[in-house]
Amino acid sequence: LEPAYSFMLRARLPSGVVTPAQWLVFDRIAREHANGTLRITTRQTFQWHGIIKNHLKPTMAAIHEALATTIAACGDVVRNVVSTPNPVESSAHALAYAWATRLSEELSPRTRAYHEIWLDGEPLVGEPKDEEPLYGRTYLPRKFKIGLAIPPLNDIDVFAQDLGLIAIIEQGELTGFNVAIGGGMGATHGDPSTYPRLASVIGFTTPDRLFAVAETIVAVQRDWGNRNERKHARLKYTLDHRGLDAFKAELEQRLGFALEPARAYRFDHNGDRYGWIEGEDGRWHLTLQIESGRLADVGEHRWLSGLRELAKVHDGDFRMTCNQNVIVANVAADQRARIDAIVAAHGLDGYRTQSGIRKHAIACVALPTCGLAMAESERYLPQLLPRLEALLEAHGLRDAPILLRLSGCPNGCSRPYLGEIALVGRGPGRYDLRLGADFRGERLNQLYRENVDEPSILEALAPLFANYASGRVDQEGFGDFLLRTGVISANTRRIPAEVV
Ligand code: SRM
Ligand code: SF4
Repeated sequence: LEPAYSFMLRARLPSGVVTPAQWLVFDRIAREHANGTLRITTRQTFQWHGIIKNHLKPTMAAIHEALATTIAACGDVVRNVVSTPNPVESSAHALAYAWATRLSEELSPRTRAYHEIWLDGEPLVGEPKDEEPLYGRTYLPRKFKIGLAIPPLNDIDVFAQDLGLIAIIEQGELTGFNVAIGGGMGATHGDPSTYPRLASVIGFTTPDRLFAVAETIVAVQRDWGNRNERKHARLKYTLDHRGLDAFKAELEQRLGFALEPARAYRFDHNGDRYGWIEGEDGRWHLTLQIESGRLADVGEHRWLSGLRELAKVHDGDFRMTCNQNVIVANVAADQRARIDAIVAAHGLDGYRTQSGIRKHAIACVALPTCGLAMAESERYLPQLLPRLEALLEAHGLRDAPILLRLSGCPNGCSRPYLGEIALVGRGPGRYDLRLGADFRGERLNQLYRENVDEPSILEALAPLFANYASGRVDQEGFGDFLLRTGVISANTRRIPAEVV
């Protein structure tokens, strides 16, 4: 006998694209091997929780048979590359998506050991097959995250990535990408040598050079990253310790060419757009809002069954978003009514009536499965939201689109430092209240109240909502209002203004 350990598995799904056939397999895995739920993550993929040890191997095999994998979904490697979840909106979007997929595939580890261990592949003993041209024998100092955004939507939070790529589309053509490096959210309470940081834009590259630029950035971080202190091993610390200019000079020296100056771009907002939108080719895409990305059948909201029914009839695909939502993508115009009927029958159409803050809330998993959690997050969101909604409604702010982000600890899996309002777990029932990010993912928020409980959080927010209701100018966001009125001060870690 041994303890009944259970595990979490995460798939790697570049840009969060899932076919209906894959969806049905993933749904079956959730019911047969996991805890009966599917969880969409803040990086556009699925997690399964509660897989007991002797179900691990069949689960991995089922994922593999669905032409997906768990390789590089975790670990000190280039992770699942995320990109704007609606690549079919135009042909330039489709091209950008193709680049994200290529980066994800070509920067993955080459190891065959995974196949030997989990998929009954040929034993590797004695064969020097397992060569890792990029990773070598010691892989990277730490995880490395890449994301690609297409302005004006920053729906992936491009400045939270180790390597953020901003697609530049000029006269309908994808001309290349601005390159931003050194983003990251994780921090440790009480240790000021750790901090969230927004990526710095260092230049522009044409598509034909993109792969070399990305691979070389990873290689410099591989060689320069701190391998002694794990807390300081992410690229953001390499940049701050060695200097951004020094890093860029090393990059360009290895590449043998210089990056071009960054090109102009503008983000309108982060977060998702809900409901139906039409793509350039006349096909339609429906974004549904899912609380914390948890697909379960609870009461009248039958997410797991509803999406299963959709997957049975849908001939397009599904796209996970970095805000834990799903897009039913590539729907022919004459199929929309059928999709709408399934959505309504399973109670998945909340996006039509939800408050602004509910539509834009993200919570990390936290308890009970996350071993690093200090406070509740996903399980707390449903309790907190009605209380915040009551406060907002009292001031006529029901529909104000406010970004709310909850994390059970300062690792920041919900990217809380980019929330207009954020709670970062300190201990049971206690959080740091942070305020004042913008709605474009370009400004970090700041600590407003440290280690407080819910009554103190609501008490702190009530007068701010009242002032916002009476004093906001035009469509001014809550975070921008707090900055303009001096509730928070100007943040020093901003994107260089000249390229925005
Ligand atoms: Fe995360 C560790 C969940 C996105 C920063 N994250 C974890 C672990 C695996 C806990 C652990 O190491 O034992 C969590 C599993 C909880 C569970 O029970 O499922 C976990 N992270 C998640 C997810 C599922 C949150 C969610 O609610 O959706 C996200 C999965 C993403 C994916 O599909 O790959 C998730 N994690 C993020 C993000 C957001 C992003 O990447 O856009 C961040 C902040 C960005 C960044 O990396 O800087 C993030 N997770 C961390 C960190 C802190 C890293 C750091 O540099 O300090 C840890 C802890 C660590 O790596 O040591 C961590
Ligand atoms: Fe766990 Fe902390 Fe990440 Fe939340 S932020 S999932 S508590 S590691």
